[in-house]
Amino acid sequence: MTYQNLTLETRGNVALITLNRPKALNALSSALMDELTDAVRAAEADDGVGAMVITGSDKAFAAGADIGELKAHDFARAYVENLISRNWEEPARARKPVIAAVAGYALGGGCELAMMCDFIIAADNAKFGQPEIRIGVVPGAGGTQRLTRFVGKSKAMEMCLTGRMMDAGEAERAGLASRVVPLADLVDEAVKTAQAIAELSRPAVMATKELVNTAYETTLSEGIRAERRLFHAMFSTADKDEGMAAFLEKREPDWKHR
Ligand code: DAK
Repeated sequence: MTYQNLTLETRGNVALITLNRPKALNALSSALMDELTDAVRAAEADDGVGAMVITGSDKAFAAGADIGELKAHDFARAYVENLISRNWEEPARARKPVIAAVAGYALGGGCELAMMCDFIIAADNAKFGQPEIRIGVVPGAGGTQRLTRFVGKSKAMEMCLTGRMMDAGEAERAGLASRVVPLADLVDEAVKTAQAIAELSRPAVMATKELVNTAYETTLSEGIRAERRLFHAMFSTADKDEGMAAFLEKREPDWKHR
């Protein structure tokens, strides 16, 4: 696929996806989301890629779903075309880790896209918000559900009901961003973090991601059971033997990703 609204490049074993629709502050049009779906699938299928970073520009990660496109929908069209579900959720389906590197505005669908990633590294100018209420709708790509899980009911309720924005410091304190870095360092820092993850044993990385996500989908006892099963399963991997031997022999492990 030729991309018009984003770029996809590989840096070492990291796929870096940069949303690139600057005139509309990376508003998430259907064409952009088709391209993002394709780019995430390409990175998933590439054996040389161990992790992904999704970023935007210094001014906007993404200022939401494209309001011009949304306005043209009525119920029947949104339902029949499977609006949102059709082409928005690939980052949440990816099995390889995905980091959102957020600078500037992450509003509405932009905030929801960042929350579909495994964690968010925020630039010091980042602003997060769910302003859909101000245009007469509700968040439609997981905002009411994921934001509540990240920051708790009180703050999520206030943000969704008022549409106010949260700055980077508040986002970090509330647990929405894992950390805040200077804007100039954002992409390098996110790629460096992704690279460090990509260099680890891939089965262990993918199982860890699956298990942390399980914590959001099930009861504690079911989650612990899932963790115990995958922990036991790790004892069948070559990387478990290599990782433990390397530790005992005081050397770096040579991961086989098996
Ligand atoms: N969509 C389309 N264009 C957008 C846009 C957006 N979300 N955000 C910005 N733009 C465009 C502006 O129209 C403007 O275009 P020109 O006038 O230059 O042609 C250009 O980007 C620059 O924007 P501004 O001139 O407004 O820039 P400022 O720096 O003054 O302001 C801003 C930046 C981010 C504060 C402001 O642009 C803004 O408030 N943008 C809208 C933010 C927003 O409301 N986002 C949430 C969108 S709604 C649903 C499913 C999902 C959703 C809804 C329904 N259903 C299933 C029914 C989800 C919705 C959303 O995400």
